[in-house]
Amino acid sequence: MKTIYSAIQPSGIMTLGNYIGAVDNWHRMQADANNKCIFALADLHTITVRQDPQKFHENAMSFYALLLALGIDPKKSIVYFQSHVQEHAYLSWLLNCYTMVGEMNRMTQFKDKSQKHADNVNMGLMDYPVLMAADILLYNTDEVPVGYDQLQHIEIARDIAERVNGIYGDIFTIPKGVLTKVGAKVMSLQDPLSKMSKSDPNPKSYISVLDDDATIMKKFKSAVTDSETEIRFDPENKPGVSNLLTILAVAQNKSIDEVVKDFDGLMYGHLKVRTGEAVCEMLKPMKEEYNRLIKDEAYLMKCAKEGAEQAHDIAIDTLNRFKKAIGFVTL
Ligand code: ATP
Ligand code: LTN
Repeated sequence: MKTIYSAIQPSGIMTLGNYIGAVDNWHRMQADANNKCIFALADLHTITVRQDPQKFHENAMSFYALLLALGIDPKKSIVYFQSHVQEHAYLSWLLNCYTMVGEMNRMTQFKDKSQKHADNVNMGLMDYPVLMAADILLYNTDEVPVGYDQLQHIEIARDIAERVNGIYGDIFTIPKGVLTKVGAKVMSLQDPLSKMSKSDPNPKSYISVLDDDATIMKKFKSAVTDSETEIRFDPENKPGVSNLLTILAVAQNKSIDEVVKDFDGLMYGHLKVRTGEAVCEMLKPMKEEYNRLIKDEAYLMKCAKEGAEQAHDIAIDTLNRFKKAIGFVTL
């Protein structure tokens, strides 16, 4: 059995980028009987950026319901809130003592977010990758499916794990990051050179998986392309068109080549409309399921509680193994 671990922050809304780059891949991995899958809502990570308490609470419940609605099945996978399993924060402290300040200073996301939130460059923002390493290492994880932007954090988790193993022997499994084949970096609809991001101040730049059909169509129709007319896949020279082709390929479950062939002799307007329609179609069953689940708080909390218990059972073993190796006195 292979252990698969991933997480998503319940901040703001879930974008099409999150879905295509991350959650859709989780869903595929869950379908493989050789995988043991563990998925978390990384709510401890979310407070590295200041959150309104009520909104944060609502978002967390909404994201949990979304994961289930998107097909993450609590009967097949462990699905839980990071903050419900104390071992994450505990291991994070221990790993801090095996992580260098210089390593954290170099992290691209830390540099970006320190600029974006210059009034609140807190220790948590810097320590974010160590908490993420703790998440992954607690579960003896083999593979971590993520979008392209998270690979650097997986690398540092590997470095920390190797450092600890070098001192104490085989404590941690060394994890590997895995990208989805198509769509590891879905780009902004307004600026196709930067990634689609839920924290983008311009809502036209992203699709929320809960946007209604009319909004989705409007956003795709106003997507930025280029001044040519030819529809071909060329992310370097035609980032906007290539991004639409990527999204369409995922939504129709086709290869990019197949999708490009369908547009022989057609124009950008057709591409935008078809991509919009395909995305509406792809998201429709999920939205219906979400609207049902979000009203059933008792069921969501039951799943979350069971998930946390299952996660805890694995996490506590890893934590105790490491503590013993360090030399802590145990009761
Ligand atoms: P933020 O806007 O705050 O940076 P985000 O939209 O990047 O947030 P995260 O919670 O940081 O969302 O990421 C959740 C998962 O989605 C990660 O695995 C990440 O790699 C993936 N992901 C995020 N944005 C994209 C994107 N545009 N394309 C593909 N994958 C993405
Ligand atoms: N930082 C990640 C979310 C995350 C994560 C993890 C992903 C927190 N812990 C462990 C994979 C494994 C992000 O997607 N922004």
